[in-house]
Amino acid sequence: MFRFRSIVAVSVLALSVSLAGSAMAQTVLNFGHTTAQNSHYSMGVQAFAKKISELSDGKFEVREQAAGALGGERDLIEGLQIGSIELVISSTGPLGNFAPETLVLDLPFLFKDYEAARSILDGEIGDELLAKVSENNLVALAWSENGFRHITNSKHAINTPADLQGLKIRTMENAVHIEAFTAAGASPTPMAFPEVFAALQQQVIDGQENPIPVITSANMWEVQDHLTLTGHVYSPGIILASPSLWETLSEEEKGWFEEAADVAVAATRKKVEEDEAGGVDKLRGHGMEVIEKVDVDAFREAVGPAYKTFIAKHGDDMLTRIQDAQK
Ligand code: EAX
Repeated sequence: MFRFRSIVAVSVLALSVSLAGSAMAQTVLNFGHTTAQNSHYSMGVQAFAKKISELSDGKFEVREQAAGALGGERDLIEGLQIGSIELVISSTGPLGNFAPETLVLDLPFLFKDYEAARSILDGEIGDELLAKVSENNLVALAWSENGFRHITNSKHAINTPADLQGLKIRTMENAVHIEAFTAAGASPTPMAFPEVFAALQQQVIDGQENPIPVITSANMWEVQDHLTLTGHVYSPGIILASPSLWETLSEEEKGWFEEAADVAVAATRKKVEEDEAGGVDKLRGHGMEVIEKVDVDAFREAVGPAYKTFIAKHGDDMLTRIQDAQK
């Protein structure tokens, strides 16, 4: 009887130690982004959460902070630098303010299609740019995806660059985009994404530009009537971690985060493809007028001055490499 009791006592003790050990050791990771729950970014965060929990046997628990719950993309990136948030998926919108080497990716009409963009970002050039980002008190884990950006507005159909004249178009907080829309004759208004819907509703701005996954997940048809499929820039996403989290991880754990980031990228790209396949019909179904036949060359010419300014400031090395890689 005594022997049985002591066995029970020991196993209860062992169990509570391990439970106490694992409970104590669980780390909560806030993962922020600006788009809606179940959007393309959200699918990535959810896939990351599942993978990192599996690999870490439940040690790492991801808490998704969607829809700008923790601020716009610039706030989120600053949060990583001060350690107030652990993980972020962001566009390159404000990233150039932290790592100017990435501004080349924001040049309009740089990438000819998704395949070209993905293969370049998944390759040597993409790795080099991730390394540059990681030199700026950030940990760049992987290039994800936002999509090709298009223009919406509430005033009139945009068929040619002339139709952009004087329109107050919200842009990301990005010097290259501001330059491009200024050159095309619009009046660009840089603004954090969480503020855009209300600003459109109150007609502080006339329009905005974003990929189909963002336009659909933000229900833009409620505040915008016209969509023009310019595809004027490929918008990458980037998965970032905070250095203060990173330095606490073992080499094995760092490998888990990189593996989970790759799984997240695949999930986001899959959602982008689904949104691209059905998004335009969905928007038309909600009453938006869609201009599909767009004179891309006219828009390419209209935003051309942005290249001159960029090259004057940053040179054309990386630009030429990206262009050559698509020949
Ligand atoms: O990254 O700010 C933007 O327009 C971005 O496309 C959005 O935050 C998703």
